[in-house]
Amino acid sequence: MSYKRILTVQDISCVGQCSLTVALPIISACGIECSVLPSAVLSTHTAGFSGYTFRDLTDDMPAIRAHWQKEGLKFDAVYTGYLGSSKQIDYVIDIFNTSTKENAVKIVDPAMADNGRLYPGFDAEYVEAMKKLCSEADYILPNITEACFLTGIKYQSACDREYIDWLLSKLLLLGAKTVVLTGVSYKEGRTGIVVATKDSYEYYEHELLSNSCHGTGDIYASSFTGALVNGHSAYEAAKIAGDYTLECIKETAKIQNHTYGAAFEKAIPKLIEML
Ligand code: PXL
Repeated sequence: MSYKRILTVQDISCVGQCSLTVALPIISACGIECSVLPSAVLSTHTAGFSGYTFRDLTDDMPAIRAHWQKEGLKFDAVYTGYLGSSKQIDYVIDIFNTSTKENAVKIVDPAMADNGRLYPGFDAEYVEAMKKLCSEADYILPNITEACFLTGIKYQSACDREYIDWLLSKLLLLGAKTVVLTGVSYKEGRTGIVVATKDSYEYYEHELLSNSCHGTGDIYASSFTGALVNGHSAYEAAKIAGDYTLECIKETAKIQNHTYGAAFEKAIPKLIEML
């Protein structure tokens, strides 16, 4: 069996289960070595906290990349999440081009928005830079809000097949080969994930839970990446990640006063079983 090493580029939120504190353990649980490039260090994530610290690591990136190049280090896959600045996106594109093996998989979670709004600190310039990163990707994993910002289509919380097809066609025009669109709900009490290419549309529907948790987008993208790099098809990986994320939300609901993210640890055995 071939040995695979993934690089993930996203922030470290010291408190708050999201980004690197989620991606590293989940990808490791998938049996894959996970190298990290922290995009920024924050005292907490930005949802529901105020006064958090934010150390932007953009200026460290060129030297880190140059060292990897000197050492001949190249990755089998690169998965990006929450990034620290628009300028950083150019450095990440450089890493896509210079620090990857031939046929390396590039997975972009444009983690920048939810529920119709951009996260604090992101603006139109960042959205433009993210479009460029998406054009370089093999897989992009937006939620509906991110899809709207990337395409300029007006956000609506209720969707039908026509609206989703419109989003998908404009997302594919950005240049990514496969779109994995999350949070697609066509029926009350149900939601799901669409996996689409220029020639295909597949939908995995599952239950919509009444409780939601912060950081589930990162759980989803990390387990999708782990499953894909383990050899599952994009649809299988999307399904495994969807089922795992549901388990994490269910585990979280069992814990009284669990705040700042989802209890993804308790569901790790289920993820391993599904792989
Ligand atoms: O889960 C996405 C995410 C990652 N990193 C930071 C965040 C968020 C979402 O709010 O604030 C710092």
